[in-house]
Amino acid sequence: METTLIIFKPDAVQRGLCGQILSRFEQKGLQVVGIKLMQISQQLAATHYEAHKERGFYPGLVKFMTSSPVVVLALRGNGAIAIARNMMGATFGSKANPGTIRGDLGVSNSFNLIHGSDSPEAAERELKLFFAPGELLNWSRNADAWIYDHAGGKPE
Ligand code: D4T
Repeated sequence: METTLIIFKPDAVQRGLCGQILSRFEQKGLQVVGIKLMQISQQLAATHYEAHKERGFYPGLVKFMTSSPVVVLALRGNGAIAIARNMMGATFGSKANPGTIRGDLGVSNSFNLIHGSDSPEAAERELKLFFAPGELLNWSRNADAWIYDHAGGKPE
């Protein structure tokens, strides 16, 4: 099972969209193994978006991400990283397809509601940045018996 780091960005929190975005992931069958409201520090934003340091949009991005609280989530499931990325849609709200979170809920290219890890390596790094050891819970979900087919001995 993969675990991915999701951030409901300041625009999602301020616009009161967290509940409906979380519902989409729950309805899909991804399991919440970590969740908290937090304010991202300058240092954490800089570390998280290190790869974009030289990009023109970087200062605005850091300002936006530190401007107001975010909700961070750890979501678990088979192929959770790609599933979440597909559900989020393209980076820019103006280009994201209908049916995706960004496509249905936003029009902005910089206020794009949500972040999701884009690879297993990124997920491992980002989960450690945003959650302390012990903040992620390995809990058994009764609904798993109906969310996955376990007939072959592992969830399919
Ligand atoms: P994140 O990382 O937030 O999940 O978004 P993406 O993976 O979909 O997109 P990204 O890393 O390329 O961009 C990170 C973040 O920067 C904002 N951004 C991006 C922006 O404001 N202007 C831009 O031109 C780009 C490319 C949006 C997402």
